[in-house]
This record gives sequence, structure tokens and C-alpha cells, in this order.
Amino acid sequence: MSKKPNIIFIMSDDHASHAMSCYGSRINSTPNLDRIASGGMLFKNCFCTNSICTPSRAAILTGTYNHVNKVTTLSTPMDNQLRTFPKILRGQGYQTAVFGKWHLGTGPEHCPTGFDEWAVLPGQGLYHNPDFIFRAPGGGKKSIVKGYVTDIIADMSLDWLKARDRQRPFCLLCHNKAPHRPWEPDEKHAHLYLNREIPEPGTLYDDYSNRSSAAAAATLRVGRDMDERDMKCGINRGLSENELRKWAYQLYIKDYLRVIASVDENTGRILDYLDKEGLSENTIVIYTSDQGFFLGDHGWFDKRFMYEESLRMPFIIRYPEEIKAGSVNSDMILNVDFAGTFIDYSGGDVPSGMQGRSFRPLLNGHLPEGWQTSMYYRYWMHGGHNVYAHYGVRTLRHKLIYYYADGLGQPGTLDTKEPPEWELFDMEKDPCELNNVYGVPAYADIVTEMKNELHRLQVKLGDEPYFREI
Ligand SMILES: [Ca+2]
Repeated sequence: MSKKPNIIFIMSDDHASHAMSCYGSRINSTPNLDRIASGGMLFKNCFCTNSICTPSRAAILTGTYNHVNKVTTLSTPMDNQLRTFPKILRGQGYQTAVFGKWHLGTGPEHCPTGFDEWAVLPGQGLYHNPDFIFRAPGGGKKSIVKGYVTDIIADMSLDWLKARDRQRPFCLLCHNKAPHRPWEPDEKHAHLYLNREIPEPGTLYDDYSNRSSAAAAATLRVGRDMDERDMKCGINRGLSENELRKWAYQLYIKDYLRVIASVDENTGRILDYLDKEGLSENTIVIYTSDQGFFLGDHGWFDKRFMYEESLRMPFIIRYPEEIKAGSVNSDMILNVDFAGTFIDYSGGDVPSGMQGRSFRPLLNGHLPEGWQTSMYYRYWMHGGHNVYAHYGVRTLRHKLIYYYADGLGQPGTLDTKEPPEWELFDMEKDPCELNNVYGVPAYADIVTEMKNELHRLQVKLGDEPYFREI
């Protein structure tokens, strides 16, 4: 029997790479996640194609963009008849399972398919004593599980690994709920950072000048747009906006980092199990997040925007048999590329309908001819946190964003429209994206190039440009 690699795909929810020490975090330490990076490869330029939970999860499972899989917003559950990488791996002889956050819908048409075993949180799920939906005929059966959600998901994962068929390879999806809002730590980590000031990001007091109106309109602001559940205490609304932002940032970021400490520990438990069982050499371990997150950057929490902190996903991968330990890669990979990569490792053929491409050559230290140097992004959920719908293109240096600001009748969007606007950022000169240079004469040629590239990608991927009837 050929020795196919096992796959453990650990995905957290809203974990930005600038809260991981292997990515140079200034605010926390993640020693167990760092074990994956130091034993394998760290990707510096992994991006999502739509920075919210449900759409990014659909893109990861299906290897397609959201205009193809139709999972455009948080209100568009995924059709569970779609072709996904776990189904293909199962066909390749893998035993498959998913535990934790699913967020692609519930019931017979949306519950997990393609898995031998599963137990998932309904919707966002709870941190403490959460309900789980367990595999059962008719779409699953719900019951409460006592304990803390991150521990429970790791327990379920380990129990399944221990009971697996040892003659066949496995593919385990371990999907943390943490560190999603409202950032509720367990008792064990609640004391962390108590007497410490966490460094503020350089753009915490952003005033949104020199950009389109979209940035100022968004209701993502730390403090102003948070509630008592986020803060776990009353809020003094009499403070100035910046005073409130300063105060709320400390509470917010400490809770965010506390729930990550539990993710890190539980990841360590899984890595320890692999070591103990002699599985580490032949098991591909991935740690990622469904998108990035604003950690007070631009004065924000949440995601959605095509700006760097939200667009960028952490992606670290360890597979000692093929990947050189301690390597770092700066080539561009996307969430739609994951499915094809895992299918490649399983020995299967990537179906032609999958739009992503296997990046296994990059993991082996080879850059294939014609590898992508630009990426297409589209946020459909117009009005979610009052973030306007937009699409855009990012190259290695520039980013062009078009806020078409129209829900187009998609579920979960606002009916109101806003005047369309463009933004262009030169990320070499302006890495924090504070200065929109769209319309600046010196960038006229870049604008033309970027628009051409945007159009090329839309044609290639089969998405339609936006036109509004005036
Ligand atoms: Ca998410």
C-alpha cells in the first residue's frame, strides 16, 4: 500500500498573523504554532478572496471563488452537494472528519458531507458549554457539551485520531471557534496580561482622511462600535472617541490574546500526540485562519475590507518528508488554492472546475512557470458593519479597490447604494494604506495597468464587472 500523507488542517476563526510569534507578533507568543512554522514553511503572502467566515470557508473547501460556489455573504449557506476536497480525499481512501466551527449552514442541505465523522457548532457557536450538532440522519442532532469550546474541539479531534483505522490515511479538519468575537477566555487564561499594557498599533487613531468615504463609513471601530458583551463591563460613552478607543483596545486585545493562548495550547496537544504516535514525519499539519483581522489597526476590529490586515491569512505548514524545516515563502497563495494542494498530496487529480492551483511545488522549493503575481478579491456583503461592497486586485506592490457599494440583491446585504469610488495604494511607499493615490497624475499608468489586470482576472475567473444604471 502506498504511503499517502495524513493531513491535519487546523483553522481558527479570525486569527490574524500579527498575533502569532512566528510572524513577528509584538503582542503575544504562540510557542506551539511556532513549532509548525519552525518545522516547515511559513507563507508571508497568503490571501483570502473574500474576508468573512462563510465565504472563505466555502472557497477553502471547494477551491472556487464565491461567484462560482454562490456563498457570497454570511446569509448564503453552502449547498452540501458541491464538490469539496474532503470528498475527493475520501475517494482516495482517506478517512475524514471535521470538528468545531462549520458556519456553512445547518440542516439536510447544508450540514457537513464528505466526512466519516463530524460534530460542529451551530452558527457562530458559544465559548462556554456550547451546543454541538452531531452527525445523525436528517442533518444532525444537537446537544450541549460541557466545557470550553477550544478544549472540546481538540478533545474531539484527539478522540477521533485515537479511534481511527490505522491502515488508512486520515484527513482531519480541526476548526476552532476562537478567537472570534466576543473573545471569551477560559478560567485558565483569564489572568494573562492583567498588569500589562499591550503595545498599540501605529494606526489605532486613524482618522480615515486621504481615502474613499468607505473607510470612515464602516462601523468597525474599537470602542465606539463595541458593546458591553465585547467589553465584559459597562462602557463610559461620555469619553471622546479616541479616549474610548484607547481604553477599549486594551480590553479587546487582551481577551483576543487570551483565547488565542488556549488555541496555542490545544494545538500543542495535537502535535504532542503526533510525536508520541510516531506520526509527525508522515503527517501534513497546517495552521491557518479563515481570514485576517484588524487588531486595532485603522482603529478597527473585524475584517471585510481588502486592506492588508484583513486580506492576509496566516498559513504555516509542516511535512518533514517534503518540506524543509524553517523555510519562509513570499510567493502568493490564496484560500482557493488549498483544495487543489491537498488533492495533489492525496494522489488525486484536481478537477477542472476547481479554480485554485496546487502550491505543492512551492513547498518543495520550486517556483512553477507562470505562478500568480496578482489576486482577485470581492467582498459582496454590502452594508455588513456598513462596509461597502467592493472588488479589487492586489499585485506584489499595488492594490486597486473599487467600491461599487451595491448589495445586488444578495441575501444579508443593505438595499441602499452609495456612489462608487476607487482607491489605489502603493504598498511599498505606504505599507499601512493610509494614502489613496487614485487620481494622482504620477500613478495614471499604474491605474491603467491595474484596471487591465482586474479585468483580465474577472474574465479568467468568470466574474462579472459591475455596471450601475444611472
Ligand atoms: Ca472568520
